[in-house]
Amino acid sequence: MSSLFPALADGPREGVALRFGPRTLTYGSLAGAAGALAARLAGAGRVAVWAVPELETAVAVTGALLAGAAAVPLNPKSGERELGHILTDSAPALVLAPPGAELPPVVGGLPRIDVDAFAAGPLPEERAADGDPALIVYTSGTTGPPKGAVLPRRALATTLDALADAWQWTGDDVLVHGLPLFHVHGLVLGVLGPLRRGGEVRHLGRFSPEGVARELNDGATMLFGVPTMYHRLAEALPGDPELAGALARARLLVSGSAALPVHDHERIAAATGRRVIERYGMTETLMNTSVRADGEARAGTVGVPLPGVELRLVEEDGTELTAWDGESVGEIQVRGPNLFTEYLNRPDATAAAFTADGFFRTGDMAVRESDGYVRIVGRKATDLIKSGGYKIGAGEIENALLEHPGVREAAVTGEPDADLGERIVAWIVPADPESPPGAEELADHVARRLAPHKRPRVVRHLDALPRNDMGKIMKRALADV
Ligand code: MCA
Ligand code: AMP
Repeated sequence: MSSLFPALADGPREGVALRFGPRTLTYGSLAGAAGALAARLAGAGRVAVWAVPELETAVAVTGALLAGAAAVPLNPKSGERELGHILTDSAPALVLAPPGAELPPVVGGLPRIDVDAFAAGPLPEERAADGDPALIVYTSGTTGPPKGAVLPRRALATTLDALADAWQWTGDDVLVHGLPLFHVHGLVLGVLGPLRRGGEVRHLGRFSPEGVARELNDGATMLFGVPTMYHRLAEALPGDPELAGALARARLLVSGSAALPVHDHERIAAATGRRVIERYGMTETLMNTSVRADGEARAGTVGVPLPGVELRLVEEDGTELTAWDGESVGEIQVRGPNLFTEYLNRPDATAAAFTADGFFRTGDMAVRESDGYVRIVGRKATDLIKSGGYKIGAGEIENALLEHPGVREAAVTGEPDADLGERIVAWIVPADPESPPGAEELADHVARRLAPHKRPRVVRHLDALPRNDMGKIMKRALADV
């Protein structure tokens, strides 16, 4: 039973905690607002959070954690299908939202508490146990709807303290980012991280190179982003000396959620003299490895295991790779206090995810260099796509496409994309070859049901999908069609 937010009780009350555009909260005001909310949430169990990139989301999650409730962040752009699944699966007692936020009918059925970011109440004592659930974050698998990863309070505290160690991250740091607040990267690292350290986070509302430059030139010390954001910074750098100066000034530029292309890493280094450091994590494991602030930021590597994380590479037959030769490829498996406890309501999936000795199978393939640096070289599942740093399951998009009357058969793959890492490609056999559904129509169809980032960017028509003798779609053959 230890506090997740010691700075709320002990930190300088006048210090800025949260800055979302022109709206700010000091530690004193955040303690008051989150404390007032926590009092209303006593005994709530599980609460949904309408996770718009605004001050209220940070207050809502802080208040829920102070109350010992588990927060279920919702992507406000999710479609009714996806929201319906998450709400049925997680059964929250109520939803927390900013005053005036319009909620879709599928969420509107829940009791609602409008979050008052400027309320004042006493700071409660954090009574929850370290193993109690803190967050339930939905993450896509290869097939079926997303699964809710149950993250205990212990995992949050451990991962953030390990990152503080690796990055020399303190309460003096001012973090800037424009990440969404319904995933681990933006919410756990990007909001709870600064709050645990007693430092400040400035959220851009929406990522832009201009916003990054402005904040880094105005006292921000750290930047977090997905590779797509660093790609956009690299693209903007040649014509933007202000941005180059801003990035050069930062104490730490950190990338994660997907592989940062070496080309973008090198372009940023050449223009700013600064190397972006990479860390590697997952919704289920939080952070596993990182390049350390005092280590060598070698392009294409994700650094070394964080304190407390046991990491091994394992061959197909279960043999552990012991050679750090930079060549032998194995699956990354991890064990430690940073891990989730289960997939909500999915004991089958939880059991399948762990080995008999308690290691989590990440599905990521890697090598280790002679000095222990981990280099990720691929992923086991072809049916998982990383686009813009979002993990997207091919199966959920295929199911959505098949519900369109113009689609007879569908297969979804990821193709390399300079901006997004991978772009979603839909291969469809139209019900009527004479009038196949348009690409935009199919994109809207998927965006409305699931979420805009899951929409196909490219649609290709085929007469038939390539299948093996068993009738299984041969996805690898699609690239050659
Ligand atoms: C476009 N839009 C649409 C449609 N088409 N909306 C509805 N229907 C459509 N058919 C909207 C989009 O929603 C978006 O709106 C806008 O048009 C532009 O879309 P797009 O160009 O696709 O993307 P983008 O907005 O430029 O996004 C790039 C991005 C984004 C900012 C890099 O992909 C992003 O925020 N990625 C971060 C993902 C992330 O945090 N992953 C962490 C998970 P609008 O702009 O208003 O949204 S991984 C994790 O947590 C682990 C632990 C880890 O290791 O970190
Ligand atoms: P998610 O489940 O959305 O949290 O995504 C986790 C996945 O993102 C991991 O399993 C990796 O495949 C990928 N990932 C995260 N960080 C990195 C990184 N720095 N380099 C390469 N892949 C990464």
